[in-house]
Amino acid sequence: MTYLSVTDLRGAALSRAQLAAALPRADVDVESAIAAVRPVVEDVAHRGAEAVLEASERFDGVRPAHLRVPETALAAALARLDPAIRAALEDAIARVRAVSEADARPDERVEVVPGGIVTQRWIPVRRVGLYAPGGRAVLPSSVVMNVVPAQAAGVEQIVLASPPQKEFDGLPHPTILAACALLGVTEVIAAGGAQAIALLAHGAEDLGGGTGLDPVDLVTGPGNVYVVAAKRLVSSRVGIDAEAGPTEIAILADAEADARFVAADLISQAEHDPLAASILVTDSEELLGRVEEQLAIQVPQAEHAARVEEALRGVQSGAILVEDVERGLEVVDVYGAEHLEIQTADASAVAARVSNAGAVFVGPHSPVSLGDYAAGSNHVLPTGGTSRSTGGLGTQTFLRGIHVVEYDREALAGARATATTLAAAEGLPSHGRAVDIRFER
Ligand code: HSO
Ligand code: ZN
Repeated sequence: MTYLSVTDLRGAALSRAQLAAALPRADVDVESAIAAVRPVVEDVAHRGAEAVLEASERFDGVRPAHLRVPETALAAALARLDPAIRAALEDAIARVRAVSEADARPDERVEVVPGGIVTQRWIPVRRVGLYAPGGRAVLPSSVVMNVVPAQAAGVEQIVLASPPQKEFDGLPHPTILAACALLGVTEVIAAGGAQAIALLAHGAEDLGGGTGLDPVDLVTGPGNVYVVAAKRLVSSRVGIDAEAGPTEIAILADAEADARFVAADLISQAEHDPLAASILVTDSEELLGRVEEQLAIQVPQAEHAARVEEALRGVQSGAILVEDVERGLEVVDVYGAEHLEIQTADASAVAARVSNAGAVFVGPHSPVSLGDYAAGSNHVLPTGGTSRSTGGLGTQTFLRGIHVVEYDREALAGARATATTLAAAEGLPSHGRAVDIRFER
């Protein structure tokens, strides 16, 4: 039995909206999750640390001794980290840092007219809360992907929250702690889920041990649907990053693609989650056949075969047949995948024409899992089609552009008529007056 259900779009004349509806994509029900987490978020807002601890007992099955992880625990975790993992994390950090630092923007001073200056200043967010999930998603690489751009932006204060783990005496997972220590993040909170997001957003007067927690200005980081729901709930108080739903890979491939690679890449992201989406868009039925043969070999060999199989057979995954690469490009653009691989002839030229994707992986030697760890690109990317309106996490996420306006008298005189005319047209003459008064004795 094949893994990918096939949608044959060959010869179908569909509008963009019809095409979007024809493509496989699961609805993530954030609304019911919001109803479920609202009481938790409100409880934390009112009762602070005690509410967080009670929620941890209920949802994580453990009540941490301290919400604030002692710095000695961070150092201990780093000391015990497998040296090979440490070296790999250090290499990943260096690569992501190189790209993140290049993403930082210098201030831009524009002399609009002589004596009339507008400077665009880029100012880092002061205090940022990063969430690192636990459970099946203990991913130290995601700590790297959140912390490094924040540091490159110049964020002063980074606080990281991650769920307390029963098997580690109520501390977050040791690999997460070690990654924090490597990155120089010292403010770490043992809290997970909605209660962690609420704590970051609202702060707490007393975390236990007499110290409080200041609320953050921005919360970023991946999480399950409850974390996403909690982020939406606190988004009127603090900034949040783009919503991360289950991971997605779309591969645009033609007859020249290597089916072994295509299958391995579809499996790699399916490994995350039974709800992960793996999509193959191709103009070659023959390639699809070869990919299915490869899936039949590779899926049963996968360590997480059951999860992979569920994801590949899920309604959110599948193969889309199109008449040519041109039409394939239209399909992947409408889909707006979190990760898009181009495995076609002349892949760079095809990739240059993509506009909707979280990140694009070009040619046979740029698998998504390279980007997950070691390309230097960021792996926190928009899912669910949100790449149509937003980009992935990066240095810019942690910067705010501020226009600083500085005109002298002469330059103001030159803009006077424009301002007063528009003020009058808008029925706001006091706006105009504030300009005119500067030219009256
Ligand atoms: N593919 C995930 C990120 C990740 N993969 C972390 C492995 N570790 C979402 O882009
Ligand atoms: Zn991944």
